[in-house]
Amino acid sequence: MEQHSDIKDTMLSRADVKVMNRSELTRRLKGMLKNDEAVVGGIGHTNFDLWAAGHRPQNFYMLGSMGLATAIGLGVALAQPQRRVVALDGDGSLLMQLGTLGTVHASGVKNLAIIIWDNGSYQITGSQPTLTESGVDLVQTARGLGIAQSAWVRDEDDFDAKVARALTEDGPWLLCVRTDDQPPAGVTDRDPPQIRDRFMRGLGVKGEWGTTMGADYGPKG
Ligand SMILES: Cc1ncc(C[n+]2csc(CCOP(=O)(O)OP(=O)(O)O)c2C)c(N)n1
Ligand SMILES: [Mg+2]
Repeated sequence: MEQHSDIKDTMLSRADVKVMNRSELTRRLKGMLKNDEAVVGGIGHTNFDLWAAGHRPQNFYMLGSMGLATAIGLGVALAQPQRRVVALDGDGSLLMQLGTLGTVHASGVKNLAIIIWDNGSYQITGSQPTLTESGVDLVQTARGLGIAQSAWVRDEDDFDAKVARALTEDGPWLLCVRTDDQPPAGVTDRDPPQIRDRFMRGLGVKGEWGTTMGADYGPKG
């Protein structure tokens, strides 16, 4: 992206950007993954759409905990610095775990991109409004917590351009996207041990089925 559009982007606010569709953008994101990037989907609709976009072995689906996609993504990024990691979280989830962004900053991690789907609500539990509807700007918040490369996404083309940078240039990145209230495109298979297991194999830290490498990951002592 050209320098002048970066400067304009720092002046964008939530009110300036297009409201887009999370399912469609999740499919766009998947289409841009070329290098076995790890993708961690946050609770609820965020990971449902990730699942519906087409399962990959490098995907992890957070089923029960709000705001942990970014924390899990940070752990993966620090453990595997050669791999690009994308964490997807909802606005309500991020608001519940804001301190994680400060930890991301302090860690010095470079290979992490955080995408926030800001629909202004806790959609999955009945669309109660979140604080973003009252004017809390998550991009400004993230900058205050040290994520300098934080930006609102203007439209679909801008999503493609910013994700392309976040997948190749040093981060950490935080891209905030306004999303509509449409339901997700599917529902993740609810099988936490299998989700964990497939992810570990997808990241190459557990052997193929039928090998004994996995014995290292059982309970110790
Ligand atoms: C600590 C905690 N509080 C409440 C819930 C119930 N809960 C699950 S998802 C969710 C809403 C998540 O909101 P957001 O991240 O904005 O995603 P959206 O539903 O809008 O896609 C809530 C309140 C929970 N799982 N954990
Ligand atoms: Mg939300």
